[in-house]
Formats: sequence, structure tokens, C-alpha cells
Amino acid sequence: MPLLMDTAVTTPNFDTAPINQSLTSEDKLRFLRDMMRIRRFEQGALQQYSQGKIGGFLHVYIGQESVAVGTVSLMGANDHVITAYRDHGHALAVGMNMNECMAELLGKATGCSKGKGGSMHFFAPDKNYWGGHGIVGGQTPLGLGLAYGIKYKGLTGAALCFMGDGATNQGAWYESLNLASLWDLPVVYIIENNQYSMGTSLDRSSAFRSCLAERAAGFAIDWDTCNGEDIYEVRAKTQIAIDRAHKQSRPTVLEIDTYRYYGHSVADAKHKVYRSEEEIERYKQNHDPIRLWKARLISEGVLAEGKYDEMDAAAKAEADESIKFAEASPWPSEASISEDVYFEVDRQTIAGRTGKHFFND
Ligand SMILES: Cc1ncc(C[n+]2csc(CCOP(=O)(O)OP(=O)(O)O)c2C)c(N)n1
Ligand SMILES: [Mg+2]
Repeated sequence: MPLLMDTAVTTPNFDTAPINQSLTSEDKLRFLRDMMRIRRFEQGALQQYSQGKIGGFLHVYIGQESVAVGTVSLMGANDHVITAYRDHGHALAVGMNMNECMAELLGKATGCSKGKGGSMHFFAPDKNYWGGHGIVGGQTPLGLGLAYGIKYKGLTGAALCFMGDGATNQGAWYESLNLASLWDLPVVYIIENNQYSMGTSLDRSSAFRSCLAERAAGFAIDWDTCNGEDIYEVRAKTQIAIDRAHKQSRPTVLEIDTYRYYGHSVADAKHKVYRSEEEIERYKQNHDPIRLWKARLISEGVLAEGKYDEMDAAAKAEADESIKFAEASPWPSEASISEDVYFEVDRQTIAGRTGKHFFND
């Protein structure tokens, strides 16, 4: 049920789920801090874009922070993450630092992709974070491949593959679902249903009865839906999917309802044409994940108002620092334009040296 319906539904209390009961006050504050850091980072990025310092696209995640923070908080040593172009939130949630991310946005050599990827291509293989992909749905077979790799190596892990509601209409996802089920692969497809694919609403783009996730049933894959505004629910339901991947090596499709405040990208200046100002305001007032988590922590006695302001100031200062770092960083060298394109060329393998991949004799 989309969050925007504002329907009075009785949701169970997910704070009593075992995975949430073990949380300490520090854990809960960390989730708040992580969400605030994502928001402040992206507000800084928007400002930089408006000053003409960022080239190319910029898709911000503001409004969806609880999804990345809640799901990523469950990651273990052999769990991996891959997502689409709206990738800043997941990057900071897995532990990438603001400096390497802001520098990437400004196209600087100190960026996580050496300034050659930009907003849509944040990567951190050392943190099991496999990007950042611009082709809608293109990450879904790659997520399947990560899961295949986990199983092939005999590891206990899961590949969390994030995708938008619009990506569920791409054929590559269905081929992936078929193989995920057929080969018992530990992949978790997390649909971040923010109700829109560029300027097209869910109802105008997708055929469904009550939700998108139920399409998984056609592939004998377990599925569920989730209210993305509540970190407790996000964690409880994602943990079920991760357990299924770890213990049974079976896939899951989990649809998480959420919302974005800004346009599809910064180029989508007319986003108030296909949705109303009132709709955005209603979401901010009633469903904002940071506002709700803050209220929750205050009611639990974990957070005081003064502490919240302190955390917010720290997040903003960190974002401001990252802008200074990015501005002071060098541009990539001209020669580096041809590096990192082909593994074989960079490593000077036989194929790279000869330009031949086969028949080397
Ligand atoms: C194969 C392909 N078709 C079209 C596009 C253009 N495009 C970029 S984003 C987008 C909408 C995707 O919406 P959704 O999957 O809901 O993700 P969201 O932007 O809401 O996070 C489209 C159609 C593309 N990048 N790739
Ligand atoms: Mg969408």
C-alpha cells in the first residue's frame, strides 16, 4: 500500500522483532546519524550543482534514507550491495566517506572512481559495494552474478540488489528472477518504490494488482512488501530475506515503499507538473524517515532535542568539509582517460598486450 495513501492501517510493532530487540541506544543513534549525513551530503551536492561545479547527472536520494540505512545495517562480511544511479545513500551507508564521494561528484582525481564516474558510479569493492549503474535494470543481472559468485565460492552471504519501481518493467530483471529461482541463488531484490519513474507515476507505468513484488510469485520466489519510513520494519523484513539467502540459498523480492522529495534528477525542474506540491508536503509532514526516527528515539528516551541539533551540525560540517576537500583536489590527468577501461590493458595481460583474447598461439 503506497505510503501516500495515508490509509489508516494497523501496522505491527516491528521494534519487538528479534533483530531490533538487540539494538543498543548507540546503534539507534547511528542510524539517525547515517540518515542525517546522507541528507546533508546531498544538500551540499545540490548546492554545488547549482553553482555549476558538477557536470552530468545528479539523482538525489533525499526522502529515501531509511531504506539504505536500515537494509545496509544488516550486512555481514559476505553480503554485497549493488544499485542503480541513485546511489549516494547506499554509498555512505556502506561506509564510504564524504570526501571521496563529493570529489567524485566534482570530477576530481581523489574521487572514488578517480573522477571519471560521477554521481551515477560510486564504487567501493573493499566495502562490497558494486555501484552505481545508469542503465535502468542493468544492475539486476549483475546482482544475480554477485549471488552466483557467493554460492560458487561456498560462502554464506547475500547480494542485496536495489532497484526502482520503474526497473521492474525491464526484461533483464525477469531473466534474472528465473535463474535466481532455478539455480537457488542468494539474491535479495529490493524494489525502492518511490512511486515514480522519471515523470511517470506508478499507476501510469506498471500493471499490478496490489503491489509489484507479487510478480515474483510467477518464479516461485518468496516476496513481501514493507513500509520504508520505519527503520524497524525495514530491518525486520530485510533480515527475513537475508536469512533465507544465508540459510536456504533462496532469492527474495522485497518491495519497500518510499518517496523522493526532489525531481528525478536535477534536470527534472518540472517535477511539480506530474505531482502536486501538496503531495510532496504531505509526505514530508507525515512520512519523513528522519523526522519519524527522531520522534521515535525521543519517545524511547534515547535522544534529546539538543543532541539532535548537535548531530545535525556535525553532519553539515562534514559535508562542508568534503566540499572544501573536493575543490582543493586535482583534476584527473589527461593520460588517465584511457585507464580503467579494460582490465587486460591496465594489467598488460597477453590479451592486453596483443589485443587478442583468444588464439594467442
Ligand atoms: C534501459 C534504460 N531505459 C531508460 C532510461 C532512462 N531512465 C533513467 S531513470 C528512468 C526511470 C527509472 O525509475 P525507477 O526505476 O523507478 O527509479 P528511480 O529513479 O525512481 O529511483 C529512466 C526511464 C535508462 N537510463 N535506461
Ligand atoms: Mg521510482
